[in-house]
Parts: sequence; structure tokens; C-alpha cells
Amino acid sequence: MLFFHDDRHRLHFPQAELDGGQFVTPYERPSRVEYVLRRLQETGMRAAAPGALDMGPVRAVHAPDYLEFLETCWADWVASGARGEIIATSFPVRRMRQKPPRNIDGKVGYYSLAAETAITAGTWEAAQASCALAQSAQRAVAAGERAAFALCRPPGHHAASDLFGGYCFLNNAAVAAQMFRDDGAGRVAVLDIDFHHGNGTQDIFHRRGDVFFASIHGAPEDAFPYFLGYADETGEGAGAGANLNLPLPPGTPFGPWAEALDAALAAIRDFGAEALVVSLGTDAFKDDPISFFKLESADFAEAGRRIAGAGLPTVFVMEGGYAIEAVGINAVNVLQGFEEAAA
Ligand code: OKP
Ligand code: ZN
Repeated sequence: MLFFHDDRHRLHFPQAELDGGQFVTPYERPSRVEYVLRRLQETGMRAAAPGALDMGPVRAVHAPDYLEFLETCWADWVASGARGEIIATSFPVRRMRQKPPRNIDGKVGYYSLAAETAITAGTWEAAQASCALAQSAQRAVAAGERAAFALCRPPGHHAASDLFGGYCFLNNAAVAAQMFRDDGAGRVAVLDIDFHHGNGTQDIFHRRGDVFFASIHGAPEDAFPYFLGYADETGEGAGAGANLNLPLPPGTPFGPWAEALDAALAAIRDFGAEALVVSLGTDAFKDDPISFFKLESADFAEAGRRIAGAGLPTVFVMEGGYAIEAVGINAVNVLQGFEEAAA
């Protein structure tokens, strides 16, 4: 399978993540990419050179003021006299006004959904390079490849039209889905198998009937992002019926997870999708340090085989996966399983 990567992901490496009341080295760290890259090379996957970022489809799924914030926040933060990394501390929660303030510390809270995700000097460049990988994979598939893999870092599925957080800034999967629509696919599906609910992707397409979103994830009662991802969120307005959440409880092994996967794939078929974007997180793995499903490495290959069974042109976009030494094997197992079954 063709894959795309970019060393500029290294420009995003905050020192700190607020976790359990302490600052720890972020779970979402550059070495994740090195493990996936090594495994891609070991298994003979084909590296291709990524193209430049096209802001058109990015602007189609993100708000202009949010993009301007991402571009300018570091300079404003430094100019304000702040000495550390950007970390959000004040949020426009219940009973507050949803209005962006002038002050940069306030703006950071306004545009974020959680406090674990720090921004540094290189974050915006890394996020753009990451998104360009999803675009490159989409272009390869639009040009006739059966499938392609974008080794995105930072990930994207928590990023909403105007919110960063959950390690995400630009919604790479949503951008790829939008590009399939722009290329003329009448209906597109996003299948999110990352352990965490893809709240950003869901929200971006919630009122649209042209992009189906299906997600298998830790139930919001028990798992980040906590405030979206329930089964009764099925889409609104023109998007009514085009959202499928399959939340699962702590300890879920492959059996019930795979039943959910089959249900998601059946719904995608019934929807009539002509192209598929897979938000490929591997944090459903049994040893993931921040997740609670129990998939084995071999299960990821079976997931890939079942996804191939949908018979759709498919873009795989890397999302999470924090059991660092296994992240390469697990991610590439999905791709290898897909290729076996698609052959
Ligand atoms: C991003 B992706 C650790 C909590 C971490 C944020 C998780 C973001 C996951 N105490 N919360 O979906 O893999
Ligand atoms: Zn995740």
C-alpha cells in the first residue's frame, strides 16, 4: 500500500501534558511515528512524496477565525509575556458567553475542548504538514489507488470546526472526506476505529447528509472526550440518520468490538458510500496506557480484512495509539489485513 509521511511532525513536541494532576511527557509523542514508519518499511509498503497543503478543503471544514487563531496564537502567547507552552485553563462552559475574547489566554480557552493539549512554536506547521498527508493519500486514491495510508501526526479526529484538543488541531479525516465530495463522490463515509470518540468529525458532518460518520469507541460515561459519542446521536436536519455511534464498555475484547465493526460497515453499505476514510487509531489495543479495550495485535489485521470487505476506495488516516512499541505493528496489521482481503 502507498503511504505518506513527513518529518515535520517533530516540530510539534510539547514537553508537558496535564495528566492525573501532574505534568507528564505527552502520550502523543514523535516516537509514535518512528515505530509506524519502521514497520511500514519492514513490510515493504511504498513511500510516496506528499504534496503541499491545499487550504480549500481545510477552510471547508474549519472556521476562518479558528484557522487564524492556530496561525497566530504562538506569536500572541509569546508577546503576552507567557514563558511556557500554550495550555488552556479557562473555558466558555455552561452559563458563559460563547464569544472569543481579545486576550490570548482567553482565546486559547475559547478555541479548545480540553487542557491536555499544549501548543508550541512548531505546532501549526506540524498540523498543516499532517493534514497535507491526508490530502496526499486522498489524491492517490482519487487517482485510482485502491487504498493509501497517511501517517498523520498530530492526529485530527477530536478537532471540530473551531476547537482543538485531544491532541488534535486540524481534522485530517474530515478534510479527506470533504475532498472526495469535491471530487464528485455523491456520498462518503468516515469510519472511526480509534478508541476515542471522533467528536470533531461527528460534529463537522452532523447536519450534513452527504458524509456518514460511524465510530466505535469507549462509552462517554467512562472515556474521553466524555461529552459526546452516545448512541442516540444520529445526525440532525439533512444529516438525520447519517451518524452511528457504537459506544462499548471497559474491558471490551475483539468479539463484541468486531460485531460493532460489522454493524458500522453494514450501515456504510446501506448509506451507499462511494469512498471511505478510516480514522485509524490503534488505542483499542489491550496494552494501551490510556484506553480500556482488549484487542490483540492480530485482531487489527482481521479488522483490516473486514474493512476491505466494504469494497470501497479507502484512505487510512493515522489517529491515536499510545502503546508505543506496538503502535507500528498494530497500525500496519490493519493495512496488511486490508491488502490481503482486497487482493
Ligand atoms: C486522542 B486520540 C490521559 C487522558 C488523555 C486525552 C486523550 C486524547 C486521545 N489522562 N485524554 O483519540 O487518540
Ligand atoms: Zn484515541
